[in-house]
Amino acid sequence: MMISKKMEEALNQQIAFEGYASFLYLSMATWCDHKGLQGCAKFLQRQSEEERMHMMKIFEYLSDVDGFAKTPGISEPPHEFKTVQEVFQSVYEHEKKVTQSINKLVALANKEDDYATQTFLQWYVNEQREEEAQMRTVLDRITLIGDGPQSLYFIDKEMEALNKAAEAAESAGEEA
Ligand code: OFO
Repeated sequence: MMISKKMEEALNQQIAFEGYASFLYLSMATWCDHKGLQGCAKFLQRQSEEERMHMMKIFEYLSDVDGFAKTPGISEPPHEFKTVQEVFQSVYEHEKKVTQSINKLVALANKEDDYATQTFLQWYVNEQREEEAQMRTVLDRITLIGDGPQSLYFIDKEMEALNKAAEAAESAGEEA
C-alpha cells in the first residue's frame, strides 16, 4: 500500500516532534547530572532514548508503506532550568502536547480511511497514556516530598527507585 502525501507529511512532523523531545530530555538529563542528581539524570536519559525510539518507529513505518521519512533538523533545546520541579513539570506539559499531536494524527488517519496508519498509531495512543500517567506519578511524589532542605536528595532517591523498577520490568520482559 502507499500512504497519502498528507499523511506522510503529518507523520514527518511527528518525527520532528519526537526528535525534539529526545533532545529536550537529553538536555534536561545533562542539567540534572550537572547538579549531582544522578537518579533524575538517568530517568531523563531513558526518556530521551524512548523518544528516539518513537521517532525511529515512524521511519520504519513510512518505509513499510512506501513513504519517505525525512530526517529532521532539531532546534536547540533550552540548556538551563530553574529547578528540578520545573524540569518534570515541563516534561509533563510536553507529553500532553505530544498526546494532542498523536490524537490529530489519528483523526487524519480516520478521515482518510487509512486503516494501516490508524492501527500503527494505536501503539502511540497507549504509550502516551502510560507516559502521562507516569509523569503524574512523578509530579505527585515531588509534591509529597515538598521543598524542605533535603527535598532534592529525596526526589533523586525517588527517581532512582523508579529507574530500578523500570530496569527490573525490562529484564523481566526480556526473559519472558
Ligand atoms: Fe513521549 O512522546 Fe513520544 O510518543
